[in-house]
Amino acid sequence: MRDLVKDSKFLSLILRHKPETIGIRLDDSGWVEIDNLLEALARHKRPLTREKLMEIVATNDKKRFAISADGKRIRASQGHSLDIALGYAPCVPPAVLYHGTASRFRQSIEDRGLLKGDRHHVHMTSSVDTARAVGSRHGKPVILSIDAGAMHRDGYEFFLSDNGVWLTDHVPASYIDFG
Ligand code: HQG
Repeated sequence: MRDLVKDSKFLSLILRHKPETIGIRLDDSGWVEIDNLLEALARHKRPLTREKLMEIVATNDKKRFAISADGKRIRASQGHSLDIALGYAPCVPPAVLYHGTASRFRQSIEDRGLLKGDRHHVHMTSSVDTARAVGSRHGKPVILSIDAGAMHRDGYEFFLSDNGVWLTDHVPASYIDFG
């Protein structure tokens, strides 16, 4: 199981951030042919069988990877730093969304709102538990409540990734309840 996690983390690196590590390119929407991916992984001494790849996709705790409808291509559902267009349609968010962060970022977020940093979007969740887990990755967790309903009414766009992560461009501090 630990191997699967290791391979899954490497796949996240390839499919979100650095496909050049194994000499491949993603298309404009982040997809790559599974055949090409497996070949490139083997060439770079990270061989993976098709079965193992499918097991990673199926068992991944956050369903980070998606297979195309024809079964031939794979991409990460969110979390990219590469300049790709995921093509999610804007949709109506729940009234409240949560963002987990670390206490040391709080002052800066109060000053500047939530910024997307290296990623394409600010990431939010409808689950307080998920927000707490994400915040814990960075330090002492702080859970911010975001008035997504008001943002949406004010014209901000929201997107829902294939694996259930809510995305938006920027969250001004005025929409954030710091608790
Ligand atoms: C913080 C996981 C200072 C922000 C999760 C976060 C997520 C600010 C950090 C996905 C700030 C960026 C993304 C400001 C934001 N001043 N700090 N103005 N605005 N920050 O990792 O949201 O496991 O890029 O609060 O489930 O933590 O990768 O973003 O602490 O969906 O699939 O800057 O990663 O998914 O950190 O996590 P990240 P994130 P995966």
